[in-house]
Amino acid sequence: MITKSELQQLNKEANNVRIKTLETIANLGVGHVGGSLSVVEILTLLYFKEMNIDPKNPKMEGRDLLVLSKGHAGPTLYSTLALKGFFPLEWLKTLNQGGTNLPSHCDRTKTPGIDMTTGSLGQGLSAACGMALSCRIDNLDNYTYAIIGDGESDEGQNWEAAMFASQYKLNKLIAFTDYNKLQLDGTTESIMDLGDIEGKWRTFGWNVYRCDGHDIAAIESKIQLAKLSNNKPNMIILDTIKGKGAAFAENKLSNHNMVVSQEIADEAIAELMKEL
Ligand SMILES: Cc1ncc(C[n+]2csc(CCOP(=O)(O)OP(=O)(O)O)c2C)c(N)n1
Ligand SMILES: [Mg+2]
Repeated sequence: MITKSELQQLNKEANNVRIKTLETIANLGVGHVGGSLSVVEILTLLYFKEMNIDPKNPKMEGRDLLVLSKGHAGPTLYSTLALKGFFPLEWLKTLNQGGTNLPSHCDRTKTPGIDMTTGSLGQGLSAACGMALSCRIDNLDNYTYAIIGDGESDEGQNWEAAMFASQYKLNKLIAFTDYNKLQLDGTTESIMDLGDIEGKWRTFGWNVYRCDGHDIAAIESKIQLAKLSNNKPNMIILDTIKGKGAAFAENKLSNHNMVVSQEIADEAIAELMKEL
């Protein structure tokens, strides 16, 4: 359960993550604004409340693990990790530049706190399955989290992973679909309609939950339900808005990988600052 004051704090933190993400992308001048801003709340909740992690010991044995399979949302995960204290906030200014520890997409060999290298869509859920299974073999009691995109769900490998997780009863695997209804160059519905997305996962043998992906209290309550599972993997469908919280990008098809001038970022950040 989340207390009222905890929720206030988490919402404030999410606003900080959103601001840092915009600053980070604007500093580079271009980036995946849309897909980054739709995962702000889930990443804030995981890193600031849910996950057993230690920023001073990023490789801590038995920690909870996260695979951000939609690795193009790296700037949001980097902002979250920096605010949590995994590395200096200054690093955010080096996004995707020569010699950086923060490449455009997540790389576990470069960034403290990144548990899996991602960016080639479709592979992260399989990696998360392997991680969850190996943790069980090691008698660890931790959770493995994974975040996949709705467009990414077109990749067939996800459905192999879905069968695997169910076959091996990976109950400590909690996955999320960032269901923002947009992918690179069109709506998810027009490119590859996911149809009855809840029914699909359920048929594959998963527990399925669904909520507003920008409502931290709602997500938390679904995670708590998922944690009650003793024999099935868990999928939480997050209804989200691509580009959430930045008027220049929100729900716009052009927001996938866009040029972001300092001016438009500053305008959006000024709006977000009003909420702090
Ligand atoms: C295997 C693979 N194919 C194509 C791409 C290029 N790509 C990057 S993001 C993206 C769209 C993904 O859509 P979605 O999963 O809905 O993520 P969102 O843009 O909503 O964050 C594509 C096609 C990639 N990274 N990997
Ligand atoms: Mg999408």
